[in-house]
Amino acid sequence: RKPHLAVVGATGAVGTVLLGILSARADIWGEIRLIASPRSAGRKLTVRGEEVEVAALSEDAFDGIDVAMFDVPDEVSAQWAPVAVSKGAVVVDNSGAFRMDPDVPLVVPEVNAHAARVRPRGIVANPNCTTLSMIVALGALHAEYGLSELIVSSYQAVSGAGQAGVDTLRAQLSAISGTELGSAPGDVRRAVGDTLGPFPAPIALNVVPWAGSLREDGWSSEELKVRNESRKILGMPDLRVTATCVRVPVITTHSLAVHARFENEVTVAGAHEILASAPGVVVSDDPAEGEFPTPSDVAGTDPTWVGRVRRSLDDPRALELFVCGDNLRKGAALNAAQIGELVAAELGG
Ligand code: 11C
Repeated sequence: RKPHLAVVGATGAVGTVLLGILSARADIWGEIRLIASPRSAGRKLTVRGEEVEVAALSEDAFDGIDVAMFDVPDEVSAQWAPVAVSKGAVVVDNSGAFRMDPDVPLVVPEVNAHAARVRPRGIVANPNCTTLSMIVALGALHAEYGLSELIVSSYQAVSGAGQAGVDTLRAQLSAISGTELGSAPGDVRRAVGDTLGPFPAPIALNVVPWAGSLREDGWSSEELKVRNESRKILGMPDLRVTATCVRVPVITTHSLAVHARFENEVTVAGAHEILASAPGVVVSDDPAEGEFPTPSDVAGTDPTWVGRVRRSLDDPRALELFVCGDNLRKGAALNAAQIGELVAAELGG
C-alpha cells in the first residue's frame, strides 16, 4: 500500500506551501492527514484537489501514519515528534529542535541523501532556510573542488520570520507610501512607530543586520545555524564558516553573497559547468545582459539560483557567488517533501 502521510502545522506559512507542493508532485502518498493546534482544528484545507478537515494534534492523530512532516515551533516539535515516532511514524522535522542531535540526520537530498537512511531516533531534520538556500550549490562545488572555507552574508526575506514578518513589512510599506522619507536620521523609524513586529528596527526602506536571537560573543542564532548546519550536512565538522545574517525588505526568497574557498584552484568556466549540471541548481549569470538572480524573480520557484560567479582577484582557490532560493519552498517545504519521498521509497511507497 502507499504510505500514509501526516502534515503537522498544516495551517502555517510553510504548511500551506507544503500542501501546494504535495499536490503538484508525484502522488506517492495514501492518506494525507492534516494536523494543527486545537485552535485550527476543524478548518478545511485543499490538498491534491480535495478538501481535508484539519485534525487536532493529539497522540491518536498519528494512528496508522507512516511519515509525519512537522512544520511547528521548536518546542512543539520537541514534545510531539517523539510521540509520532512512538506511534510508528518516521518524522521529518523542520524545526531547530533536533538538527544538531548526533542521532538525527540533517538532510538535503541533493547533497547527503544517504544520511536519511540512518535515523536512530526515527527523526530526520530539515535544515534552516538560510542554510538550505545556498547549500545545494555549495555541495556541488564541494564535490568537485573540496571546500575549505565559507564566508557568507545573507539577505533574508521577512517571511523567514513567519506571517508576522510579512504583515510587518506590508504595514510599514503602507505607513511610508507616498512620503519622501529615508534621507534624515530616524525619519522612517518615527513613521513606522511601534509596528516593528518581529524585527529590532524598521524593515521598510532599510536593512537590518540581525536574524534570530543573541548568542555568545555577539553572534546571532541564525549565524550559528548557518555554520553548524553547513558543517553537518557536508560532513565537515571543522569547516571554517563565518556568516553575517541580514534581513531585507523582501517578502519571500533568501539571497546570500558567498565567498567560498576550496582546496583546489577554480575557474569560472569550471564552476559554471558544475553548477549547470547539478540537480536543483540553475545558473543565471550574464551581467552584461542584466542577468543574475534576484529574489523577486526567484520567489515561487524550486531551484537554487546562482549568478555573479567570479574567481576571487586575490585567491585562485576562491569563488564569489550570489545565490537565491525561495525560503518557503527549497528553504523549507520542498526539502521536507523530498526527504519524505526518500523515506517513502524506503518503506516501499
Ligand atoms: C529566518 N531562517 O529567516 C529563519 C527562519 O531555524 O528554521 C527559520 C528558523 C529555523 O528568520
